Amino acid sequence: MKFKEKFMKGMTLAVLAALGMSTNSNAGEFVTYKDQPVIHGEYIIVFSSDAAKAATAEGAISKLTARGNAKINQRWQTALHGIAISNIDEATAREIAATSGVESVSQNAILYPSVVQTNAPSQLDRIDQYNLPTDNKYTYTYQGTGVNAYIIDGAIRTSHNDFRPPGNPSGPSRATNDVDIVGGGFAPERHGTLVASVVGGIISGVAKDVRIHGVKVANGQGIGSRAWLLGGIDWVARNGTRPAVVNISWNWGPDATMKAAVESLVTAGFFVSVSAGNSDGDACTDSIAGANGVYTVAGMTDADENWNFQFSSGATKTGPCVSAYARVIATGASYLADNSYTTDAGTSFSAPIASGVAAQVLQIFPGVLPSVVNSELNSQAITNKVIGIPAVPAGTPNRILKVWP
Ligand SMILES: [Ca+2]
Repeated sequence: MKFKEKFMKGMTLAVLAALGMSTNSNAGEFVTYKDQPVIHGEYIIVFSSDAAKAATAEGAISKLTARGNAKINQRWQTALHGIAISNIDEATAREIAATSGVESVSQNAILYPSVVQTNAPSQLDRIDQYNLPTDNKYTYTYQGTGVNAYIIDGAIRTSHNDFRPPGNPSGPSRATNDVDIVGGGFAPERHGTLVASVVGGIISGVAKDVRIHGVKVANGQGIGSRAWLLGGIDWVARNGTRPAVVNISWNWGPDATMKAAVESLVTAGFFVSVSAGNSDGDACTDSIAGANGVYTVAGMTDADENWNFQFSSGATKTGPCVSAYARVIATGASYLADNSYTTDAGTSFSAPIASGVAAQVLQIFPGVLPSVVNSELNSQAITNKVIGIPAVPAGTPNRILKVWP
């Protein structure tokens, strides 16, 4: 999303006079880029094509740079006539935009190349395109670099190839099992390993460079308990390092204690992605999926259908506590061997798609609140493509998670 505004003339005349600048009836445009990786304090100044006016503007800016810390880094004279400047604040940049002979002042920004993963697993293939059919590709720009992903689940097979660094298949694992709330050690477990790989696996995951932290709250058979889950949530609240996403692919009925604990994670600044649940009905009745401030992900089939017993094993919970849909079937790391992959179904494997997209957002905006990340995921989601919404589950948003941006 880009946003432009015209500099308001006449706001800072006294300041401009002090700087030796003059305003002009054809004041330049001041351009900022919202939701883009801008470089603060750096601007691109484009001068008028009228050489005399441009020279006047350059003279005024030189006076400015001589007085403060501002620095001219580049000058352009052929493809465009202008300069790249750093170490100036927004107020000064706006003043420059109002200078005679300046056509525009705009923010510098980082440009990342996009990457295409061919033969992408189904859960990734869907999130980079608006319409079916899918094309077996996953195109992405951000990999969640610098972001921590806490996987509150069974122990992760951290040695799996999917957790190696992107571009370095023999490099050190990006995953660790940080804490064992259950006891008994970190023998790899099926559910936790697959969930972690859908968040951040180099083959299976949305955010391929995220740092994965296992928080073990289930035993070797993938069975948890209320107390273990509460212990895992408390551990992340106390020890988690932001920017971070927290994935909770667990569901449970009404429970004021559980709901309050989950909400405290959000209050502490953690983006929390939760599975909607696999037993049909209203996700708001679930103390985790229905907690305030979390991002709740429902499941859909590979035909974009609301998951409702199409393959006998269950149906996604729905309703107004759902934030968005992702595919309910995922292929990712198997707990059995480092080069083995497995496919499973359930909203447990939909939630990590949101964790991965949130990590992409947090790579560029590491300081934003969970509510801002939630809004960002919603605002750029694919809308009105899920079949069966709203006719079947009333109040469910018809939204499919999309890679960011
Ligand atoms: Ca695709």
